[in-house]
Amino acid sequence: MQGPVKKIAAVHDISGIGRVSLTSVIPILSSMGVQVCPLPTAVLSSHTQYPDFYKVDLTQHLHPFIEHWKELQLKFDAIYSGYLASAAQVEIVEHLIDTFHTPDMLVVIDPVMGDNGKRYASLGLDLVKEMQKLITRADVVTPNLTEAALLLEQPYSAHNDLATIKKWLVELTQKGPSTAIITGIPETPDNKITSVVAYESKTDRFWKVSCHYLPANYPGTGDSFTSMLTGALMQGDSLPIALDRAVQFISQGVRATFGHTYDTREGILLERILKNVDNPVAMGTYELLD
Ligand code: PXL
Repeated sequence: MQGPVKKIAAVHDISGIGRVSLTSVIPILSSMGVQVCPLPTAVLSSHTQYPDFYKVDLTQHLHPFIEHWKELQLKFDAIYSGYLASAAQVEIVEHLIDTFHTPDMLVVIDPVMGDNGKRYASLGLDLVKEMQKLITRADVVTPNLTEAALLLEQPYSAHNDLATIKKWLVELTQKGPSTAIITGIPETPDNKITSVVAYESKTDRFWKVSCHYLPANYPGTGDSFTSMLTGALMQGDSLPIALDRAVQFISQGVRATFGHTYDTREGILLERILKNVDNPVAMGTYELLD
């Protein structure tokens, strides 16, 4: 029997400073009424965009964590993975999925690998190869434009046309997930708008949600986006409403932060907007694409 609140196994790192991964995933999903059970991939002094970060890789400890969960006969409504500290962790996430899988479980894979056309310096090409395998096990994948290019082994361009994005989304779903979402797509020609485009293979529909772009880069917005989207789907929202809520939330976060003179490496001021996390969509802006 499932418990009174839904449970999610969250496979991400925990970084002491910078509002990425579990420090975003836990507050967002908890505020949405979902119990987060962390399977920490690594503990870091900060995220990897700060110099000289200190990292403890937990690869060798993850199987015993999973074994204990198995003994406890835990049941999860969802599994959600993000930043993996080594290529070897992919096989461990696959094992986690195999161990706890049920027919109505939601598997969300955020293939965290890079941004702005570049792979994160801390991650090797071997992780890209393994991540290409891991996404075949997902129901929902949420790469940004850089990660989508890495997964499909396509050249990165900040200015792909919509036809290319749609082609990439279909190709991602052909690898296994029924829903693929590409985030952080700048709209040409003036870059004043940024969009998220999604494809649901079951209904053969494409959705787009856009918002105004502010010229700042905050690490962790992808983690907050996918956490919000996952929470909304677990609450029973449709895909376009979940996308709308996630885009609005991130947009609020960027706006709450942008006016301050601030070290952007610390991420968006999540604490200032966390109360909005459970709000229904105020004014939906999603579009169904042709
Ligand atoms: O949000 C992505 C992310 C997650 N975890 C760690 C990171 C980053 C991005 O830099 O360094 C450790």
